[in-house]
Amino acid sequence: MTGGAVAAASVAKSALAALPEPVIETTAMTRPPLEPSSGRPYRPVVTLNGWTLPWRMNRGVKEFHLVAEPVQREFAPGFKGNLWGYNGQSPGPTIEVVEGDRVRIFVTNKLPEITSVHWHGQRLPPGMDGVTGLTQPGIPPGKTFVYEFVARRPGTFMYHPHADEMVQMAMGMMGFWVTHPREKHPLIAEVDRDFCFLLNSFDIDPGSATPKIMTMLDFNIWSWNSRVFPGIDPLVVRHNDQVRIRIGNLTMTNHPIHLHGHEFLVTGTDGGPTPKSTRQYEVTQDIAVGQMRQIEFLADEEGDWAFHCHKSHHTMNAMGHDVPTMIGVKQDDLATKINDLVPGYMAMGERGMDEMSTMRMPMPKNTLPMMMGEGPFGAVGMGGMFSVVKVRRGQKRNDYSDPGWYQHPPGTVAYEFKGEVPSATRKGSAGGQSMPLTKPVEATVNVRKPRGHSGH
Ligand SMILES: [Cu+2]
Repeated sequence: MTGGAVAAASVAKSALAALPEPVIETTAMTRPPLEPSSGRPYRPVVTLNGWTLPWRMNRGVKEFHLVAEPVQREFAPGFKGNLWGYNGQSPGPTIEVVEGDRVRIFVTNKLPEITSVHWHGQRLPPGMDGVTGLTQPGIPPGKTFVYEFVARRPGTFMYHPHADEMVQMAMGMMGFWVTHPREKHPLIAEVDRDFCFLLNSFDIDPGSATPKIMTMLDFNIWSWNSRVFPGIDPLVVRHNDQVRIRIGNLTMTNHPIHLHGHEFLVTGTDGGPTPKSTRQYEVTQDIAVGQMRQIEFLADEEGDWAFHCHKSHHTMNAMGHDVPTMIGVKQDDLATKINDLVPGYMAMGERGMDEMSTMRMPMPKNTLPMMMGEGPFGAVGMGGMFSVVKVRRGQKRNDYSDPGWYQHPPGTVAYEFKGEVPSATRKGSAGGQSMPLTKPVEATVNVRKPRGHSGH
C-alpha cells in the first residue's frame, strides 16, 4: 500500500496542526484490505481495482486528506481515460470508518473549477452536506476545505461532488464509503470477504481519451470502478466463505446485477441493514440511480461464476452500436464489391455478433473491441460490466491472488452431441391446434433492437 497508514504516535504535535500528507495511488490494481492500525478494530473491505485511504488519528479524530484533481485511469490494458478523480485515481479511494468515529476530511481542490464533496447517505450537520450554494460556497481552485462529522450509522455510502455535477461526475469524480458497526450488530453479519465497487459510466469516443461531459443517457463505457472487462479483477473467494459485495450506482441508469451459481440475500440498502423479515433469496438485484446495495451469499459452489450487469449492452465496450442487424444477410458478395472501394472492409454480423469477439479489425488508438477477453474455452465475448467470482477450495484465508481458471472435474462440462439428430416436429397449422386460422397469413418479421439509448 502506497504510503501506509500514518501512525499517530510518529506524528509530532506541531505536525498535527498541518494538513495530513495526501496519499496518492497511480495504478488500477486491487489493493489488499487495509487493516486498521489505529482507532477501533474492524474487518476491512476490498475495493475492486481500488484501495482504501489511509488516515491519521489526531486527538481522537480520524483525519483524511482527499485531493480533487485530474487523473489518468486505465479502463483496461490498451485503453486509458483522462478523467477527474481523487488522490490519483477515479474513483477516489474508499473511506472506511467505524460507527461513532469523529471524522475530519480535508478536501484540496486541484481542479480548474470549484468543487465540493457530498457525503451521500450520511446523517450529519447540514453545513457538512456539501451542496454548493445551499450549504457551503464551492471550494475554489487551489483551496482546501474541512468537513467534520460523526459517522452515526453503520452501512454502505458514497461520496461525490455537488458542484457542476453533470460535468464532474461524467469525468469520474466519486468514491466509496463504508461505516463498520461499532460492536456486534444483529443485522450485520461478520463475513470472510467484503468487496465493494461503484457502477459508473462514461462517453468516450473511440480513439479519444476525455469523456464527453454533455452526455445525458447515451454513454458508451459501462464500468465498475472505472474499469471494463477484461480489465476488472475477479472476485476471488475461498470455498464456503461468507461473502458480502457492496455496490453503489453513480451512473444515469439502473443496473440489474446478476450472479451465477449462487443465491444471495440483499442485506443492506441506502438506509442501512435490511430487517431479516424482508430478505429473500435472489440471483439478480436491480440497483437504481443513486442507490447502494449489499448482497451476501455462502460461496459453496466451486468454479468460475460470471457476475455481471444483465443489460446486454452494458457488457459491451464502445464502438458502433448503431450498426443495423445483419443476421441472415449474405454479405460475401457485398464485401468483395466494397473491398474494391474500401480496402480492408469486413462484413460484420451475418451470423450474429460473436465473431466480433475474435476478429481483430483495424481500430483507432486507445480503444477496445466491443467484446473481448480470452477464457479457457475461447473468446468470452464480453466487455463492460462483467467479472468472475472465483470460488476455490485451495484458496487461503485472506488470499486474494488469482488462482487461474477452474479445473472442471471430468464429465462436468457441456459437450457436443455426436449421435443422430432427429428432425423436429412442427405444428401443422398457423394459430396452433385449438384455434387454427381459417386463412393462413404470410408474415415475416425481423427482430431489431430499439435505436438510441433514451430509456436505458
Ligand atoms: Cu447495466
